[in-house]
Amino acid sequence: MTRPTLDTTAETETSPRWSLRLPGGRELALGGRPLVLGIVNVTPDSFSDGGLWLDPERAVGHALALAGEGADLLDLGAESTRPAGAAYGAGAEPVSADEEWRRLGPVLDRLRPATRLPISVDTRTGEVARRALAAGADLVNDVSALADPALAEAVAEAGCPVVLMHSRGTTATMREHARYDDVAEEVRAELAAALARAEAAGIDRQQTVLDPGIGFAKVGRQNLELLARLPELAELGRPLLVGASRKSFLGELTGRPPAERLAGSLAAALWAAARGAAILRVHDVRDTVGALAVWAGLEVAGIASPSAAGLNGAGAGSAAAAGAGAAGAMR
Ligand code: HH2
Repeated sequence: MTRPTLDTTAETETSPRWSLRLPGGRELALGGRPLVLGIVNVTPDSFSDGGLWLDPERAVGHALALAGEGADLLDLGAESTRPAGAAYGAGAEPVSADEEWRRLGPVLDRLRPATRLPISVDTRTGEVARRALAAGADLVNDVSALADPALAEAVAEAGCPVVLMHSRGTTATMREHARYDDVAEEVRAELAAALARAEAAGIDRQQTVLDPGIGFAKVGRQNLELLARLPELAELGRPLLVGASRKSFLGELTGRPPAERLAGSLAAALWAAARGAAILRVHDVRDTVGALAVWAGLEVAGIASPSAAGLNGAGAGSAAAAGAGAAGAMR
């Protein structure tokens, strides 16, 4: 890759809205250009890349490749959460804490000294979270939003950030739970309850990130509606993580299998970015970083250019207001 010659990075670095405290005294600023969280699945059965990175050397190589492609953070997971249902047949089998750690531990041990990027560990299990934090992980990504009280305890003790993702039921039953009168309203209420659970367990609210859980106890249009109504979830006041990469609603819209969902994943990532997502969890880091660079450049042009306001029919007098709107979308 050659170095970009039109670099708007400095102009898009708006002041961050949130700052997460990482172990070791580092800070993670969120709320400017969305950060890219690169997925490393150390699993035999993940829905899009199961088995590719199960070998520790290959997993570390993949993680470092994602770092080289511009990932801001890395997410290590050793248990697939593939739901049961039409798209993927039987759901992923739950994995014991011992097996999860047997997969994750060797990767973390090798990766930690090899990169300065923050490492998140994607686990629902307190014991695995505790061991991962002791081995140098920086944050915990919990797709069950603290179903295991031991995980809440481990996070509270470490004082590290935690991602609280919305879901219902288990991989085997989540499809049956995908019943909502108003999906955005109910997800928002259940995320608010997760925040309350976190605080009751001694986790600092300022260390939380919320996630609508795209594809988790949601089917088809429910995912679209959640993405369309992200700003309503943002009203909870915490940064949002969005994980739409390669998911089955993209296949339903495009007719493509997981390996061919890059275009759909990029469209969803940019949509979420424009609606305030602070972190994008993706498999395809290089292409997401490239798409975000173009999107951010366009945002800057929209803010800076008076002609953009003119084109909107807004007139010179409302250029500032048009800019404010675009700046709002930037964060
Ligand atoms: N999605 C998956 C796993 N972890 N974590 C968060 N916070 N948000 C998500 O949307 C999310 C997640 C599922 O994707 P993947 O890891 O690729 O698949 P699998 O669970 O089959 O390993």
